[in-house]
Amino acid sequence: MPMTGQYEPSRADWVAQQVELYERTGGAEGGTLQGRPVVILTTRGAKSGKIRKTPLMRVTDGTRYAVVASQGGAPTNPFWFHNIMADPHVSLRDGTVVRDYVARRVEGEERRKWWAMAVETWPDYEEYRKRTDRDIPVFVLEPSS
Ligand code: F42
Repeated sequence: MPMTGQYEPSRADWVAQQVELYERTGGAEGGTLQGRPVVILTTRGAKSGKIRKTPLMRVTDGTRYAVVASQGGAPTNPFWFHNIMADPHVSLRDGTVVRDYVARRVEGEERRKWWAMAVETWPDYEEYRKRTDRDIPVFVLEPSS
């Protein structure tokens, strides 16, 4: 069931612009960061209830995706983290494909597995980890039945 509601672009212009470019070109433009693939996560605003869209690195096992709330190693979690915690029903655009998922925060061995996959995709995640005392949340997105 696709997420419905009013899309509220990020106040961060570069985020809003990348989302617009990605969606308009199906990821042909705005679909990479330093040559690594990017996806667009859609969440429901925890406070606004509006549709929010966030570019994130693409981490996948082919069926499921992981999203890493690194925010560059900032001391605080990103807003989209709070959105998922309030409502785990999300959608994710990978290129031209948009699907619905249920996000599940992972810990322990499962987190270690996905973290290793994430670092393989985007090695800077390790730098972000060293920059903060925050335990960087990792969510696995399971396809909605
Ligand atoms: N960020 C990551 O954390 N992980 C990544 O893997 C990642 C990859 C990536 C690749 C390309 C790129 O261009 C950016 C990338 N980023 C990555 C940065 C990411 O796109 C976000 O900018 C960053 O994670 C911060 O997320 P954020 O949700 O805090 O976004 C800010 C900039 C934002 O959009 N704020 C909105 C605004 O208008 O100011 C509000 C967003 C929102 O959801 N508001 C909630 C609501 O209710 O509407 C309120 C939530 C609350 O609890 O207050």
